[in-house]
Amino acid sequence: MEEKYLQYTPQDFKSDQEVRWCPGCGDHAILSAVQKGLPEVSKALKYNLERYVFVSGIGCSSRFPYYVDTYGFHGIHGRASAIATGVKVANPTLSVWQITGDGDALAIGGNHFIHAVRRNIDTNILLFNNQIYGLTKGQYSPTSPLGKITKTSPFGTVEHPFRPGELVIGAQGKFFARSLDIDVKLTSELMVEAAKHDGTSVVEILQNCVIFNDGAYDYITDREHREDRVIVLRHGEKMVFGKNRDKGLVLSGLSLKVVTIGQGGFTMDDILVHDAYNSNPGVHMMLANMEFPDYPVALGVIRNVKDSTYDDNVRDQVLEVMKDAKIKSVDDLLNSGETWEV
Ligand SMILES: Cc1ncc(C[n+]2csc(CCOP(=O)(O)OP(=O)(O)O)c2C)c(N)n1
Ligand code: SF4
Repeated sequence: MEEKYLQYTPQDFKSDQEVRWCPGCGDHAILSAVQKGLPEVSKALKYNLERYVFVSGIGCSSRFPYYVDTYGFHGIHGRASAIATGVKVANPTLSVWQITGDGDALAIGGNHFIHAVRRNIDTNILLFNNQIYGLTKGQYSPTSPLGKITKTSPFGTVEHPFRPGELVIGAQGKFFARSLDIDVKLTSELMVEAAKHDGTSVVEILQNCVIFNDGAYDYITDREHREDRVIVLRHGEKMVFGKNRDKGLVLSGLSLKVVTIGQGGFTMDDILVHDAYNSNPGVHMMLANMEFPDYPVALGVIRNVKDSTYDDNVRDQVLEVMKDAKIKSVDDLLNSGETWEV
């Protein structure tokens, strides 16, 4: 029977729980983006509210499942990917959303995270990257920049951070996108793209922890500089940015280079067109790794490539094996050998 699809508003996804993040925390804006995005996801995919499951680990960000009125699972630290995998494989009709922080996903959960991405399980991971451990009060995380002074690095960290996009693409990830907490519209838009993608989609959301790492992204969020320091990539469109839309990206040798259109002999024709669907990860990796001040920070869908998914492959294999198997159900199994009454 075809599922009857209802139309939703953001209000339908608000729970009755008191939101307990610090006032001013970027998580509030992300929650609002998700509540606005879910009706759009429902419209695009004809999903009813009962199909959504939010799974999290531990951290401030991981409180998320309480605040959306869907099924949810507040898991254990670093294990959200394991739980989300089980939920999706057991019931492939569900729309599974994993909410995780940079500590939860990339420190204690790093192993689970890379394998979920490599397996290409059809789940959506929203990675709230505030470059710090918020819940435990300000220790450095695997995404804290080199030299960052925190409670656990009083003289500055001495290690190079993970770049989540590089990690995802390096783990053979097929979908990677990036947004800013304050850009509610873009985050909602990326949620729809992530939901439409078959396979693991990772959306990194740069999030301000107002208490323990305030201003970490001011250099790209402040109104005055934002347009000159970020580029919003859209498949099929020229890689142009800047307040005056006069800056663009070209390929120079084997690297990307920022040029000003109309200067140095560069015209609009020289500017690269974004191809998110290209299976070759080379340009996607360079785009994901762009850092200010040499480059603008890339937002939008950076990589979106089709491939088979773990959950589909598991289902197909089970069906194939069942064709010739004598045992087709648990009941068959229980009655397959010697049985006796006690
Ligand atoms: C097994 C285990 N180890 C450590 C902790 C302590 N702990 C809780 S949350 C957290 C880090 C959370 O940081 P992040 O994932 O960046 O989330 P945020 O709080 O910043 O949103 C740590 C180390 C724990 N709860 N369980
Ligand atoms: S500690 Fe930081 S991340 Fe946690 S709720 Fe407060 S502002 Fe948000």
